[in-house]
Amino acid sequence: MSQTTIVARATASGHSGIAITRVSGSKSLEIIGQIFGKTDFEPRKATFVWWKENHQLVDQCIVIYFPGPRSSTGEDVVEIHTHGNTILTNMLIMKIQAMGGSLAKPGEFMQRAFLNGKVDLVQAEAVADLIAASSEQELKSAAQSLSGMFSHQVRDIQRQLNNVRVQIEALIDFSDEDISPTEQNQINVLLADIKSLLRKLLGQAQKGLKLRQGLVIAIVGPANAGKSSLLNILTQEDSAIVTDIEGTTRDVIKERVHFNGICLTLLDTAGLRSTNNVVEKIGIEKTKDVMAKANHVLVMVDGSKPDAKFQAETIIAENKVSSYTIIYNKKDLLAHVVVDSKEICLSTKTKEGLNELEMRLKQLTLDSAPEADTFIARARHVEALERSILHIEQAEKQPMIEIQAQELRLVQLELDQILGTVSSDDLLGMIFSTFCIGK
Ligand SMILES: Nc1nc2c(ncn2[C@@H]2O[C@H](COP(=O)(O)OP(=O)(O)OP(=O)(O)O)[C@@H](O)[C@H]2O)c(=O)[nH]1
Ligand SMILES: [Mg+2]
Repeated sequence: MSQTTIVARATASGHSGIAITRVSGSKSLEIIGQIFGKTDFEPRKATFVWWKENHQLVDQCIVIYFPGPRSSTGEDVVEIHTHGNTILTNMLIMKIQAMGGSLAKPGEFMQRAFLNGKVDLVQAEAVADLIAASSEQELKSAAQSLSGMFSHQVRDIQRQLNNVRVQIEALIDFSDEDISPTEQNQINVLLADIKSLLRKLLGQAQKGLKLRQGLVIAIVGPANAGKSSLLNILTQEDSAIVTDIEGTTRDVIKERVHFNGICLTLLDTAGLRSTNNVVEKIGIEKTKDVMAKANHVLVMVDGSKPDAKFQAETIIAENKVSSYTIIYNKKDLLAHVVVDSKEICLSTKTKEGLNELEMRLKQLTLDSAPEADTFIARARHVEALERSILHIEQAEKQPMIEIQAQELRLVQLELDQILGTVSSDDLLGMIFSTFCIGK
């Protein structure tokens, strides 16, 4: 159990109906007793109390006492529900600090829950992802991870891995001779099973990671093609400046929109053209960078220009863009003949042809839409699973059983790190410091 008793506001600051302040640690009840003049709170039941200072009423509160270990952090936890005013909650927090409580660091409640075995690392991360979710799909998938769906699958694989490791270690310990082809065959069958489970899990984790990151769609093209006009239409806001001056947009403008419950990050970029302007040059470099990183690129050209198709194809070829849609804009001036399913002709001015683009964006979100069993995942999970598969493959190729055993130990370590069973303090610090305060 931790030495310090920590306190933080659990709800967002500002004005609201109620605000919840949370205290966790061995001194929780004692501190609350001093504020409210009683400690006989019935566990997990809401109790109405008056908060008074020098016999003067400060607020009416609800106190809920969760004795450890049956609490969110595993320690004694007290929740104090006050009315939602930051001045009020700050007064309460300062009072608790004066009585020996310390202000919680970001993620400290969750870190304690993890250290006390209330959640594994995947579940702790899922809580942060649930709070930060910006789409319904992301929320649902974070809840799946929180429910333990991801962790259970990792544990299942660990069990199977342990099985093989036990068999291999026994062969190392008890056999003076080389292992027989039959024994090696049996091990290979088991390794193949584990590999296919890891691959399936990796596929799910990759989907979960994509969901967490959202789809990034870049709008690129020559100057004055109408890129910023398109961004403004898609976001239904005046996000970017539109003028008839070439090179209006210099920086990358980032906006988020939702399609089918999936978050799309739209990036408007500096128009591609040769220029001596230093600022614009930097902007164009950024455009190229964005093009390389985006999930999909909308290559927009002025369709009324005779070389529109050539311009678009040059951008695609020079930047090796693989996932793209060519947009011939300014259809009101000259309708472009569209032959390819990867081409759309529209006008941001008259909005003609915009439906087609919206359908294309919806299709993109459908292609990456999570299935019912998608759980949220992070890059570190995906990387650990990828490394696990590589170690299994190394083990499969290895004629020496001792080295096979070593590779499988490394797989075990990777899976342990996903769940946080073995984790360096650095990794834990890095993960929990990204949480918000009060979590
Ligand atoms: N006729 C016509 N004009 C358009 C259309 N879309 C944009 N424009 C005009 O084209 C000019 C350039 O539009 P922007 O949206 O600023 O173009 P951009 O691609 O962002 O330009 P840069 O930021 O300079 O690269 C403006 O004068 C717009 O009003 C369209 O569909 N039809
Ligand atoms: Mg622009």
